[in-house]
This record gives sequence, C-alpha cells and structure tokens, in this order.
Amino acid sequence: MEFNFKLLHKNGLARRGVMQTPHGSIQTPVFMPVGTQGTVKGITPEQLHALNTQIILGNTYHLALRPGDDLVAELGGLHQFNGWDKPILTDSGGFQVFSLAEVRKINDDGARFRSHIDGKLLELTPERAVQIQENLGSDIAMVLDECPPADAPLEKMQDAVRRTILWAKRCRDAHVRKDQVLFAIVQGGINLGVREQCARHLVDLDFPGYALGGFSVGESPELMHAALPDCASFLPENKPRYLMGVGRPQDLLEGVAAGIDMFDCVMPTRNGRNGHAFTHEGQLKLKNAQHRRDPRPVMSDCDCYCCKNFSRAYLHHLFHANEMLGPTLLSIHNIRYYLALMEQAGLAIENGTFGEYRASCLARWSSGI
Ligand code: PRF
Ligand code: ZN
Repeated sequence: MEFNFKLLHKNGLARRGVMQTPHGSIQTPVFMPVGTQGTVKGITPEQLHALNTQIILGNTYHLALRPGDDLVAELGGLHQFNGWDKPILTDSGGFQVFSLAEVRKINDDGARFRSHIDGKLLELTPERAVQIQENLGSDIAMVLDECPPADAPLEKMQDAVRRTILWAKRCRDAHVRKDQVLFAIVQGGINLGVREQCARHLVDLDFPGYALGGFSVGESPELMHAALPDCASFLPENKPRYLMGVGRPQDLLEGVAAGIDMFDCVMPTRNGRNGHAFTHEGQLKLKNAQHRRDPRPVMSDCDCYCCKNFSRAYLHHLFHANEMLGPTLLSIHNIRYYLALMEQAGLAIENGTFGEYRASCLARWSSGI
C-alpha cells in the first residue's frame, strides 16, 4: 500500500505528522487549497508549487456534472487532466448537493437532486460517489455523508448520523482502487454524545483516515472550538484527522490545538478574488481608498510573489480596473498566508512551542498591530 500516516511529534494535543500518498508525501498540519472544478481559481499548478502547496482539493459533485468523471478518466484521471502532479483529495459530493442543488429526495438509498448547471435530475448514492472518485483518481477519497445544519433537531441529527454510518459502510464495500484511500466522515453537530457514537461506529470500520464534517454550518466559532478537542479525541491517534471546510486562520490554529491534521477552506481564494487580503493585522480590503497611494506590499514579512513584487496601490488599481491579475495576486498571497501559518505551526509543534505560537498569533489578530 502506498498510503501511510506517521505521527512525528506531539505538543499538547497538537500533532506533527507525515502522510505518504501515491503522488508524494504531505507534512501535517496542512492546509489544502480548494480546486472545486479541478482548478484552484485563477492559479496555475506552477504557481501552486511555488507557494509550497502540498495537496489540493477537488469536488465529486462539480466534476461529475461537468466535464463528467468518465471523460476525466478517459483523459487519464484528474492529475493528468489538470496538470497537478502532487496529491489530490476529493470531497464526496454530499455536502455540495445539499448546499447547491435543488434536492428532491433524500433517503437511505442516496440523494435525488437537480443539477445547478442544467436542471437535469440526477442521483448520488454511496456507490456512485465512490465510482466518481475512482474515475477521478484522487489520492484521498471521502465517503458520502449527510451534513445537517447546526440548528437541526436532535432526531434529525441522529438520523443523519445513522445514515452517514450506513453510507460509510456502503462506500467502503464499493471502494476497490488500491492506489486511493477512503476517509470516513464523522457527523453529529456540536452534540458530543451523538459525535462520539458516530465516531465509535466509524472507527470500528477501520478507515485509513477520519474527517470531522458538520462544523462551520451555522454554529458559533466558540461552540465549534469548544467541541473540537473532544471530537478529535474520539478518533484513533495513528490516523490522520481532517476538519472539513474550516475556516478562518484562528479556526485553523484552534483545530491544530485540538489535534486536527488537515484543513480546507474557500476563504483564501474567495476573499482574494473579492480584494480581501489576510495579514497578521486581520484582513485588508484593497479596494478601499486608503490604499490608493500606499507603496507598501500587502505584508512586509511575506515571501509570496505578490508581496515581493507589488504594492497595495497597484492592487487597489487592479481591483478598481477589474483586471484579472488582482484576484490572481491576492489568491497567491492568501494561499501563502494559510500555508505559512500551517508550516509555522508544524515547526512550533516540533520545538514544543505551539502554545506560544498560537497565543502570539491570536494576540496579533485581535489587537490589529
Ligand atoms: N461533509 C462533506 N464535505 C464538507 C462538509 C461536510 O460536513 C463540510 C462542513 N464544514 C464542508 N465540506 N462531505
Ligand atoms: Zn504575500
């Protein structure tokens, strides 16, 4: 088997590890830039390499609708198709169906929905979610799960967990690709009892990795932060842990502190496209008039291509002129900001100083120095 995970250091609950995949190794904790449609929006693979990107995310739902997973398979798989030769993780599509499509019916078989692209009636079952991800050829595939909103009543949450466990088994039975691993997803909202029950069942099934789904779906960040250490503790020590679709830089550090290894979020690219840059002082809104004649880079101590070469004034101009380089440059900076945060966190864990690192980051973000 080409996949394994090794825990290298612990500092409190925070972990530093290394994962082997068919497309290379990944140092954790790691942030995975989101490439929903097989591309990290506005960024070339060459630029991703220059940022030290270790792994990107792709989406079952979007790629199955367009261009079609059979077409991607025919063209040699997602790596060959999009020119990214390092690891890829694909999400299973359940979450995207519930957030994007017009869901017609969901039962234990799967989800019937209308495509958000052409309105066609489609069905996503656990078996189909696995087939799509095997066709795409990602290194890490995810089981199909049901993610209820944070304010769902207890019975709804329990039923989603029951279905998520059922679907995880069916995904595991359907999965045959030897050069791909399948991670399970724990649901249960912020209810620790329901979470633990879901985690127990999934851990019994012995998956090579586990995700925490169902966070950042409407609950407050404080409630999520408080639940994470317990939720991580329900998972095996020697398997990677992935917090799906989270979050802001402070959420990533809280996740690392709780013992999470992997993260993804659209924030660095989406905010970058909107002219918002992450910095140690919080977010800069480059469209604002205050940046019009500012010769300074977005961040003076950032090593990215954007900060090394361009001023806030130039970025302000690009966004006002609607030039496509603006979104590209700020996406480059924001991705680098997220990756550097995880690189620094990993080094701090090695040195036994993660607590101090986290405290100093939180103090800077909140004081806006
Ligand atoms: N399940 C799946 N993908 C996801 C989520 C989930 O719960 C989330 C929730 N933050 C983001 N992406 N399959
Ligand atoms: Zn930068």
